Amino acid sequence: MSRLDLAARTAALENAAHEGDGRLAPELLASARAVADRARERGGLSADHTVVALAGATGSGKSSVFNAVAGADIAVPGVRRPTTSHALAAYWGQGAGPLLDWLDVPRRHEMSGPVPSGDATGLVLLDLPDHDSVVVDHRLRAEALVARADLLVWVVDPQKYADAALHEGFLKPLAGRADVVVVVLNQIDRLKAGEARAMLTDLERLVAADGLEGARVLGLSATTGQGMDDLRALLTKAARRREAATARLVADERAAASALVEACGSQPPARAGERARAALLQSLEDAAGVPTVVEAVRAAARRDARAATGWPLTRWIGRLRRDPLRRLGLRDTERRAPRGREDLVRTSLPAPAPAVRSAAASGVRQYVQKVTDGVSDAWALAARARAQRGIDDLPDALDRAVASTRLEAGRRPLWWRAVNVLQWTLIAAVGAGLAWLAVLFLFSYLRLPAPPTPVWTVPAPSGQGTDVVFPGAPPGPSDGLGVDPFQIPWPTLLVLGGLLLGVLVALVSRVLAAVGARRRAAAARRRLRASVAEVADRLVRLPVGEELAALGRCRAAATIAAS
Ligand SMILES: Nc1nc2c(ncn2[C@@H]2O[C@H](COP(=O)(O)OP(=O)(O)OP(=O)(O)O)[C@@H](O)[C@H]2O)c(=O)[nH]1
Ligand SMILES: [Mg+2]
Repeated sequence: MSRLDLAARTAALENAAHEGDGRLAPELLASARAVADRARERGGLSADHTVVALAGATGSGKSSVFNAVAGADIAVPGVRRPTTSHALAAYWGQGAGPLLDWLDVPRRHEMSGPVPSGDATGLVLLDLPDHDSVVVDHRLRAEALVARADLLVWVVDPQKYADAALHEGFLKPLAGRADVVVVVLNQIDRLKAGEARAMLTDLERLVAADGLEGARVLGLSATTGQGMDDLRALLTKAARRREAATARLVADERAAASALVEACGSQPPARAGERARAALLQSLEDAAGVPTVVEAVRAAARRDARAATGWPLTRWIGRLRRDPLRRLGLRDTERRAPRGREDLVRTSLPAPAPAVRSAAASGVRQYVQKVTDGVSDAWALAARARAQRGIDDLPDALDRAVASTRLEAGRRPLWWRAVNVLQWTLIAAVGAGLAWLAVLFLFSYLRLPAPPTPVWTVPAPSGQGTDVVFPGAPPGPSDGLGVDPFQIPWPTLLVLGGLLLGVLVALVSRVLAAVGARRRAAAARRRLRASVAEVADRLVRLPVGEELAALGRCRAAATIAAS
């Protein structure tokens, strides 16, 4: 007897069948539910009665054994086969009515005497039609009662005890339920003692091969009464323990639950999901056009930086080139949707090429394959079906994810503004220098004395010990000759210096802009990855995960019911 009580086992089996819905074979689930229903129904009926069914091929002697056990000629054994077409019940003890109704046996005989052997109170003995009958109705009636009886007594005769119809059709499906199956070799009065022993040994072997090792096998003669005491004792024991009903149901539930456990397959390795996720994300990022967008962010950031920090007089050239981010419809300014309708925002990314699309689909399929490794085909199929729904929604969801990801920096970097101010200051210096030179030119043109123009003396090269060379200063040590200090008038200095510095600052800014653009692209990639991961989780990982979780629950419940 198992430690788990029948009610808990029934609940576990029902639970497993519920989790397996839509995932495992319908016939398997139906038979598990039928067993659970039977357990509930039988559990609500007389616990005092043990239902013993006599089943077997026609002519094996079921009706004869029935009469012998009852001690009365209730059933009519016949010479013409098959004889018994409707089940017949003999019952001992009060309150068997509802149970017989549930069994659907209208022909019933209340027995007044003591229960066949001794002190047990309730027993329902059923004489069934032949199980392998040529008459279909007989077979169906017999099968229904074989399913509902608490204890099954298979009556076989010396001619047909090894029949495939019995072993393949009836005993093998009862595998694992040895404690509720008794196999009786009837008509042993027709055999010599040695023959009977050999036949019983052979029958034991066959029964064990059917998966019923440990099932009791008895030799019997309904005619002479040989072995009848053993059978009666066995029935009494079963009835007295009042456990046959529970034992039968437990055995049936165990078998149904084991079939579910097997159908579930093994649990996939715990870390398989994490390993498969990276590959899935990679394929979805490609499908979503993340590399294209990241490159556009980089190019756009560089373009913006140049527009802000380039040499003011040539900045416009950069603007002639199209804004790569705008081309994809991904400029923040372009992505404003009416309030609450952010779902309307789309990118202008080219629709993923069929190749990329199918790469994403195969990425999803590979993911499912990896995470369902070892899972039964039926369940893997269910997971794949869930993922397939995700695949259909992926292109749109990915596009939306990209469209809603922040790609640009919130505000313009400070150094852009600083450089901009510097650049315009330098341009202003150039302008001032030019104006000054123009005034000087005018003076000279009009032959007027030139106004005093300050000059800037180029500092001596460092290492010479002096920064400023005055006229008439001692000659430098390098060549021993007097070196005229180089003097530049301020207006010229303003023009040339302004131009030179402006270009220099623009060049340095270019380098900084490239570095900044790379950083921004990296940040955008991180955010895009997070968005794609969210889509992958929502459309693929969670649904597939739910399937696997259901598998885990189904398996766990079935394992409990099978324990
Ligand atoms: N010698 C001998 N004959 C038996 C024994 N049991 C039954 N018979 C005979 O075998 C024949 C068939 O017996 P039944 O009891 O009608 O067999 P059944 O299994 O009920 O047959 P169906 O109702 O057709 O399924 C009858 O003629 C019985 O007299 C036995 O132990 N020894
Ligand atoms: Mg009969």
